[in-house]
Amino acid sequence: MSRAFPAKMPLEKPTDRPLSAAMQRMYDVWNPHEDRGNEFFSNFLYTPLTGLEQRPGISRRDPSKVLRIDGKYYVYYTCRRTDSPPAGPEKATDTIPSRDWDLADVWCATSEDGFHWEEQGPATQRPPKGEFGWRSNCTPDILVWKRRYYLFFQAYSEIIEGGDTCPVTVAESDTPEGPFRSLGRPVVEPGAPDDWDCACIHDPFPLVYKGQIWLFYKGSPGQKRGGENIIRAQGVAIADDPKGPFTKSPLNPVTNSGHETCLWPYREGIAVLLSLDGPEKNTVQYAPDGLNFAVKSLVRIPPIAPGPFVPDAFADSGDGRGITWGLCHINPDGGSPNHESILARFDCSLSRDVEPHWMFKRGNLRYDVRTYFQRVNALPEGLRKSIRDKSLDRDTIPGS
Ligand code: AAL
Repeated sequence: MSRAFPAKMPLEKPTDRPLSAAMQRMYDVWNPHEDRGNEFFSNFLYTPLTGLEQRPGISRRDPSKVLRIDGKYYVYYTCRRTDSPPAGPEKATDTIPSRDWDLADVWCATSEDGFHWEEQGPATQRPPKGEFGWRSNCTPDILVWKRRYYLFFQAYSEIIEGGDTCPVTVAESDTPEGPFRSLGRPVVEPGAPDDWDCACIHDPFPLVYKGQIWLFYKGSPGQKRGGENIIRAQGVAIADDPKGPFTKSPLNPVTNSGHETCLWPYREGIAVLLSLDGPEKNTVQYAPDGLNFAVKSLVRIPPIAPGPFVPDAFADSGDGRGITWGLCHINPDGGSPNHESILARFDCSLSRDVEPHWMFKRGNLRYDVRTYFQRVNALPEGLRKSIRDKSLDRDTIPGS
């Protein structure tokens, strides 16, 4: 009989005793110090922004990665200012949006400290009705390439329908303030009819990696999503020029989960934060080659639609340093696509250059009573009734 597992955690995987599957994983996948010893683990701490507070009729969402140019921070995001709230695809008109990101433009805001932001106005100009991208420009992200600025974004030429079908286009500028000139055509098109990304190219996220532009995106088959079709996955398209041509990786999709895109160069590879959807939701993953991602940590309350501050997004140093903060959005009513969203700041500890504060590493987080009984978590009345009516419960001790 070997002795019981020791209280003092062996730093090396023990070879002189049997190990359960879980304890094998502790050494093979994780590490003996758990989250504290895991460079890919962080809690996320949130702060409301000043200068971009919630206002009726104004929605701000899907922020880009944050840039810092000459000491000033820049962010680009979807901004919708319509008199009517979103009414769904059937009731949408030229002035009534169908979704929160319909009839929107890409706006820019700047900041001196990352907490207080000043809205600068639209960064892109939508063309007249009928032309490419006239209906909505949204969900941007930014690339700096050969000293020029390139905004990638979703361009809709029709009312946004249930499938949310759209390509991605790009607009360029000599300065981060703009004006950005739109290319007027897609740069990444949805795939062929039965491909995983046949309807939507969403959430473009460019990095410079291995000398090229790597544009990550969320693809989807639109309305065909669900059932036998792929639900949430992300891929990458690679180019030598921001205006394309972009070649999709034959390995796509390169993630099997995740709603919006959030990536950063890390060590020799790329790290990704995947939130909300899929079997590997709410994980940080790492791919040493930028393509083959493995789960590295499980996280709680990750930012939604995160736009991280990635100082070395375009450095292509082969020695990525990580992230410590960014902006994200919150859907104040718990996620309806028909409601105004707000931008917020998240802080985290996913950088190789910063000693983590214990708040970012602690486990055993408990949430107050409002969390459990808010709409998204509370058992709705109707469901409670049907659970009671057709109860499947049986006696614990049958026949007594
Ligand atoms: C977001 C993003 C894309 C979708 C919509 C607006 O969270 O995934 O931008 O199209 O929702």
